[in-house]
Amino acid sequence: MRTDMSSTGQADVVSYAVQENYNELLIFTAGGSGFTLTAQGKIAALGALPVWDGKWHAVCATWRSTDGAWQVYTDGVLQASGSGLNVGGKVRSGGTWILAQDQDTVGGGFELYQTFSGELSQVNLWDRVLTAAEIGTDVCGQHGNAMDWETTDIEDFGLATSDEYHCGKYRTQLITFAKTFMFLVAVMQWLCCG
Ligand SMILES: [Ca+2]
Repeated sequence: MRTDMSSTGQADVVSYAVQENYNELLIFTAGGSGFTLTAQGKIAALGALPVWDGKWHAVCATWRSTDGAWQVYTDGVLQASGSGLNVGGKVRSGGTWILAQDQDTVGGGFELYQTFSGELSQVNLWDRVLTAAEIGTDVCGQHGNAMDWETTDIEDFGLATSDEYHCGKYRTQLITFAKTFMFLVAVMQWLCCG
């Protein structure tokens, strides 16, 4: 992610909603209190993350159902960790995945003040917890086994625009989000996870 926002704004970076819960999975920046990771409506406070300098940063959050252990990395460096998040929970399939907006209904219920402004790329999802070595510092060329950025159909809405760019030696897709209007991208059917 690369953003021109400040740490005081609210924004949903990634949001996954199902009929049973529109906060099935999300990574949110909640303003002064920092980032949160939500799993099925249960929230872990990730704290402040160093992503507000207008440069590209790799953000990776992990969650394990069995004990609720969670971690958050930026640029391969562990920033915070905890446990007890939604222990035993199983993420439901068949929902809608949205970038840069917060769903308060499946595929909708957007609020302007929760819009992410900036650029996103390399948004991948795995159905297991990656090791620290796998998270590493090089996010280019990754392929999530639950959602693979390279093969996922992405649909732009509103002022979201897609471009190609080079991530290391890989040519991939970049999506730019301008604040001001409500928009969303990456509506897809999600086939995973547990
Ligand atoms: Ca909302």
